[in-house]
Amino acid sequence: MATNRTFTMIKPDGVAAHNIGAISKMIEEAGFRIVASKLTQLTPERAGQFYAVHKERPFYGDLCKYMSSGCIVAMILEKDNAVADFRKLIGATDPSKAEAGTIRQLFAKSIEANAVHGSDSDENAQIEGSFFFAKTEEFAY
Ligand code: 3AN
Repeated sequence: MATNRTFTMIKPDGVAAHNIGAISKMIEEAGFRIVASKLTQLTPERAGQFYAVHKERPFYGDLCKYMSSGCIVAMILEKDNAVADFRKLIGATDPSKAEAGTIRQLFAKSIEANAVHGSDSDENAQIEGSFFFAKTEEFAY
């Protein structure tokens, strides 16, 4: 199952710009099934836990502040080859380098406020999904 799932967040800039619908539409049209979804807001502490792997990076403090500055939508997505296909759909971290037609190229404001998160491995997809959802909150359809 893990190899068929990834985890995403629509970040505060995507939610504030009313792009939940447009981004979700692109996700579904690309063949992903949304098996869990939640609008919520991270505290700075929770954002720090989520991005703990980046603790030593110079942008860590600002990233935690930013990610807790407004609502996000957390989702678990299912599709064959989910992690790699979703990374392709969202495009490069820096939207100015993201390919045309990718979610970040279309919706991201900056390298920090870059519209969406996408897990970078099956293992992290599992860890990140569990950070927001209990197994009972996932659905099959
Ligand atoms: P990605 O989300 O594309 O996997 P990561 O994991 O390298 O990128 O970075 C996690 C998050 O940290 C990014 N989504 C972005 O919001 C932020 N970030 C990454 N690099 C920078 C940077 N150079 N300056 C500011 N924020 C950054």
